Amino acid sequence: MGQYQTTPRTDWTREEIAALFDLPFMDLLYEAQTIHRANHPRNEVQLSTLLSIKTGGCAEDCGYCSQSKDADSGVKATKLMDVQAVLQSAAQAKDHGSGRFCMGAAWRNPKERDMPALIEMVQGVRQMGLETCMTLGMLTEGQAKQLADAGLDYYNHNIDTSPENYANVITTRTFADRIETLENVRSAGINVCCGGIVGMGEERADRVGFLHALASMPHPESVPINQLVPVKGTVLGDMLAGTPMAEIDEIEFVRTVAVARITMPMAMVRLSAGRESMSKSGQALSFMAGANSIFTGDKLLTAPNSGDDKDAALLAMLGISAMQAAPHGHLEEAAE
Ligand code: SAM
Ligand code: DTB
Ligand code: SF4
Repeated sequence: MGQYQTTPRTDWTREEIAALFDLPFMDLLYEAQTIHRANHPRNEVQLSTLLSIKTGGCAEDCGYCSQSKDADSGVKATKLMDVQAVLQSAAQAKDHGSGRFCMGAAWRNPKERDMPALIEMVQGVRQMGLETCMTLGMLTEGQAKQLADAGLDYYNHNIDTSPENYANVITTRTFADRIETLENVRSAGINVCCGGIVGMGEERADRVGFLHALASMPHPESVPINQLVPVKGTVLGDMLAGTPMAEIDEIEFVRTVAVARITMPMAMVRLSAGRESMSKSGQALSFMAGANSIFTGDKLLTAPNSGDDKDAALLAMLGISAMQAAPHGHLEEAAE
């Protein structure tokens, strides 16, 4: 250490990443913020809004998810939304100051018959001057190409946890399946948004392995760090309820954000699910640690989110403003 590394490295060892986690907290934050400032505009966060375009009834068994068919969470399954309704919702997000609109579907993968509507959604949202993001499960090479041609800016597909812990969380698709989709997305020229969840009762070693896996691939342009939103009726929500592991310590969460920032200096690090239950100071420390994007609005996909008023107040209190155009997006290209 001592030397600030700003050229993205993909040869991090687990030992190096574990050593970053072990640093005295202030040293870790200082290092992360220094790297952040060398690579990103300071005091700015990118704002995205989520919409669940197809909710519930998902064939996968992700242990954290309220939308799995195996979950008894009370989430009602819906069909894919109409294109016009999606565009209306995107217009509202734009009015509320969001720069990116992320459409999520509770699918193992999209069917061919869904592709025309998905393509219209991407084209329509893009025409409004918003960046587009989708998360639809696994994609074939051909589907990734079709979405890229429609103008999709980002695709979210998470590895979720370390390769070793993966099978404890999901059994219906493998870690390797996820990597294959990520490769299809990247080869199609779509920006990759890939991260995972902490607070699932995993060990520190799993958080090390999770960030090691991400930092060893071509770095995602965006890295969401979700904190488990424990939902009653899901495997993990029920398993952790009432145990000391039910919530990750805020300091350990901030450490995870800082290590993501240091190991992937150019990526946008997204403070994602779980912000609703974080304190203002926990969020402020996460920004200090290099988080520079958030989801706005009062709902994620099915879970509650902080809401615009609370967020506006927090950002104002911290002197943080909304990023006008995120790097990698088409809006920035258009401005060049
Ligand atoms: N079905 C698609 C898929 O799994 O790729 C897209 C939607 S899925 C809800 C997107 C991501 O949200 C998951 O990969 C997971 O990381 C995160 N997520 C889902 N439920 C969560 C929860 N209860 N708490 C925190 N993160 C969650
Ligand atoms: C991601 O990593 N976090 C967002 C986004 N990708 C799609 C979703 C979080 C979902 C939280 C649980 C819910 O709303 O059901
Ligand atoms: Fe389905 Fe995605 Fe939920 Fe897994 S995370 S159950 S794939 S909606």
